[in-house]
Amino acid sequence: MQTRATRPLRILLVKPKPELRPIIALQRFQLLEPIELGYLAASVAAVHEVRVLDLRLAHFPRVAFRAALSRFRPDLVGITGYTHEAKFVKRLAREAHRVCPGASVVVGGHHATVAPADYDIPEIDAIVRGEGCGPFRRIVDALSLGEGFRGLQDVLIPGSIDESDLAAFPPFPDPSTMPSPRRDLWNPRNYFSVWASEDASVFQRLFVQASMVRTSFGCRSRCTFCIVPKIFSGRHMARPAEAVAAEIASLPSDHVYFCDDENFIDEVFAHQLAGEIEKLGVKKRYFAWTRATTVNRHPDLFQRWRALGLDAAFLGFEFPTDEQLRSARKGSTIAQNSKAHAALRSMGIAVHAAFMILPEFGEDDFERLRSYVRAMPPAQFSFTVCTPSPGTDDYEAIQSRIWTDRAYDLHDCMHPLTPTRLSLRTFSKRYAQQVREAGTKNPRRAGRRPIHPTEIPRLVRAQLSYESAFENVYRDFPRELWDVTGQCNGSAAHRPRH
Ligand code: B12
Repeated sequence: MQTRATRPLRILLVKPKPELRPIIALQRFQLLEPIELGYLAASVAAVHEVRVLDLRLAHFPRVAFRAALSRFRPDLVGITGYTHEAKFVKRLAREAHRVCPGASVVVGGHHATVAPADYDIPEIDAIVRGEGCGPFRRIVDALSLGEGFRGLQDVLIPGSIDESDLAAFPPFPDPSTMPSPRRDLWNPRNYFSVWASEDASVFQRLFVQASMVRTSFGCRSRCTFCIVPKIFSGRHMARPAEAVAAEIASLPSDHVYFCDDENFIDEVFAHQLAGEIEKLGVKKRYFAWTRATTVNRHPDLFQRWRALGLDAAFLGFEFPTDEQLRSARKGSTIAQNSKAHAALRSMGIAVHAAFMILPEFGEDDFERLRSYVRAMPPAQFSFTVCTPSPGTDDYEAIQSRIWTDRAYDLHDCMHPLTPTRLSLRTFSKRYAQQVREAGTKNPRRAGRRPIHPTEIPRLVRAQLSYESAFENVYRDFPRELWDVTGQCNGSAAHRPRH
């Protein structure tokens, strides 16, 4: 029997540039590697030539995209995207078909996972939901053999998507079968994060080059607003600790931003990983996401990681009252949150405290949050607006109340998708005020640790742009909504979130 030859392909992997002001402002503080594209690139056979185009780095993304298409003439264009980027993903797909009519376009990422039907357009040739390495490899293999994509496992074909395709999320593969991401496809110096530390030395760098590492996938919590438990069926799956430690040892950066959903929820694995890192004698600084309840359960684990270089941890505080935490099914209390905060600080680990603002917030709710934050010990803070993810039951529940026809475009968890109690303009003002005030509580500022003079202009620009982005959130809605009050009279205590 004759076997067909594999044709080497030119593959262009693209990360879109978002346009929403808060996201652009956020990227002044933190721009992390396009790690999802590194995973996809690592999954295909070495005969293919892969390039990564991160349009977040381009001043004129459309021009940069067109130029890359014309110069590289890809056979396959793969585009990733969050929900708020879906509009740009579709625009890029159209452009790819126009400039390179012979190229196939495949999309994946979070929006493709949760709302694949939104990508059911003729300019897209295939949609991948969930983990992409396996399906992407199958797509590349098929194309290089001159075959179509129909019938490939976990690959949807626009024009013929039916209900049964959308019924369940594809099962997540065994993480040990996933490759290590290819980081040689981008310049590591382009990626950075503002770095929180409790005991920063004088002039210690605030903005540092950072690499992202994923040690595990999924989360065991069952928060109803969050898509993660659905995608991973409530499971937490860790990669082999040895492989993760080896990947960390090989990183070009000294700072590691873990992009797990919860790094320490499986304490056995977290200890194992610490052991492997210790064995290799790796000296790096770490930032990780965790929960107050995990900190309180395993302080010894955090002591160990502190010794390894854990500088800061993200904790979802979410709300200033027990009643709100209970209704959000957060699984922790105000007392537990404070205890975890104090415990981490006593170990020298800075806390990134994340809070949520509800569209239903009135002046009293904003004031309660402000006084609570004011009374807290130093921390780095962030505030998002409660926005259930498409694909969750909570999102279904708010569907009828969504007051904008741009729900996907504005899904950055910083725009209220349902009516606000205060006028939108006042809501944005209070939001910005909260962000501004909380900025003064940063451990560096609170501890009067001088920042390197060369970083001051960058920090001031970033902070001003961040505050102004929140102040102007209302401008992304139709003008007639800006000054109307009382569109929502609901209680601030009932919407579930982290
Ligand atoms: C780390 C992280 C971040 C990092 C940034 C990551 C980055 N590279 O820029 C930070 C903290 C900055 C961040 C910010 C935000 N994030 Co975030 N983040 C995450 C987190 C925890 C992990 C994402 C990750 O890196 N995963 C590792 C990679 C390897 O996996 P992956 O992205 O899923 O990619 C795989 C598949 O999706 C697929 N795939 C991906 N792309 C493609 C493309 C093709 C062609 C194919 C075939 C396959 C494919 O294959 C990949 C390899 O396995 C997820 C939660 C989660 N569990 O996914 C939330 C998550 C992605 N974030 C989310 C949100 C909402 C945000 C923010 C808007 C929140 C905010 N207000 O700050 C911003 C937006 C930032 C932006 N630039 O747009 C939501 C997205 C929801 C949605 N429907 O879009 C998630 C799912 C959280 C949640 N629980 O809802 N985030």
